[in-house]
Amino acid sequence: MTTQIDAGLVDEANQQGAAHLQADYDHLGAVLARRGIDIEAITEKARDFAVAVPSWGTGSGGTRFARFPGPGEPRNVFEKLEDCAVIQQLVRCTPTVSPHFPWDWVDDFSELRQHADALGLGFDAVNSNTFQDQPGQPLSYKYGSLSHTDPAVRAQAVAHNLECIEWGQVLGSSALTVWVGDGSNFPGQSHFQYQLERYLESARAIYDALPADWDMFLEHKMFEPAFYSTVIQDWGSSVLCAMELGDRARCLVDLGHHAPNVNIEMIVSRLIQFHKLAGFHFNDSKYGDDDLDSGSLHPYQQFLIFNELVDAEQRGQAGFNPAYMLDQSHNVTDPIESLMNSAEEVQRSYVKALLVDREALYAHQEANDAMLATNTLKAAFNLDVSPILAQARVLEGGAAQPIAVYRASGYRCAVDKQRPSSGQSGSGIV
Ligand code: AFD
Ligand code: MN
Ligand code: MN
Repeated sequence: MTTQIDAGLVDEANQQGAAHLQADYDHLGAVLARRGIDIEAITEKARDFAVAVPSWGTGSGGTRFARFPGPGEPRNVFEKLEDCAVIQQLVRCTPTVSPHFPWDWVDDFSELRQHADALGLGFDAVNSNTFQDQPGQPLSYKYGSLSHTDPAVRAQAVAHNLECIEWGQVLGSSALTVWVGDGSNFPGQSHFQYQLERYLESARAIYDALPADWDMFLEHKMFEPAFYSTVIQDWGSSVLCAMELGDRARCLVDLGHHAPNVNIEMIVSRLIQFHKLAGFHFNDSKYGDDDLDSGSLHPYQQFLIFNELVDAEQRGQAGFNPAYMLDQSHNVTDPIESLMNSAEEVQRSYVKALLVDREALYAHQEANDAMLATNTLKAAFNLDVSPILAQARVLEGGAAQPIAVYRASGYRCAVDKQRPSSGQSGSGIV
């Protein structure tokens, strides 16, 4: 397997920090032992944790106002995969990539799969794109795609989704994520019910064409690009459509796609209860679909979401198998650094949620002891689990300090020379 960063550099950095890491790990092990927790068992769980990287996250993002490309941006999906391989080499919890079509379209998908294989990467859910027009496309999505009033536009959008499935099959993926920008900008512009009926008819055509081992993930989003109403605007609309379509249609929760202050962890619990949780697009936000780095603003919320996930895992909830993906836009940071940091922050939330004393929590809930119940969660959240995360990475062959090693490697500078700008990178969120 090709490694992007000199393995010797990783080993050297790990060795330099080994004594301190061991001391921190041993100390944390003693603290956890007092709580009846075996640190080795937690580290094993951390080693098994995985979150997919979005191919589009490897380029600089942008806003409606501007995009400021960074040096050495990947110009095509092959280069995006190379950057994803750097991330995986150093953090060891991002073994798969979620592609977006047609941004990542190639004329030979088996070649793409081989390229990924050689880099030690696989593919996660494929994403369709009917929220923007592509060069040469016969019909426009200006007024919607799967829910458009014109059946010919709907047919075009359905056909694109079916192609995404075909391409995804060659890549070894087994899920299609559908997010549509369809909605309306003015009261009265669209008939809510007719529009949703049209969406459902199109979604049904896609669902019925799913290969036997495939799932369809419906991603809701409150607003943007439509600013008055959005067809799949919230988890309510999403779950209604998923129920209408069938067992293999489930809801994808993007953390930035809710109204401010919405209790996302409770939505997650509801979806788990009714076997409708597809998975996540992790990111963080202050105002809306900000796509900031995971855990950068609301690490406690992210922990509370994982508290629900770990609860379901430990209760052995039937059919519980959520897909974890990042979906971020990096406007001012190096995307590789942001994705590494975010993967670690998501893994951190998972590990902290594993530390919750669940028997004590259930007992406090039964006794209506709000104070001790909430403090039971805080007792897990307030522990610094960094030594477990670093140890898990080192044991998996990654870097204890991924960003430090990445910076020392000079990778960004090297690719800046190898990748002269073509003026159309295709990475970053539009
Ligand atoms: C959107 C959604 C969705 C989509 C992406 C495209 O989060 O995941 O694929 O951004 O830019 O807001
Ligand atoms: Mn998303
Ligand atoms: Mn989003």
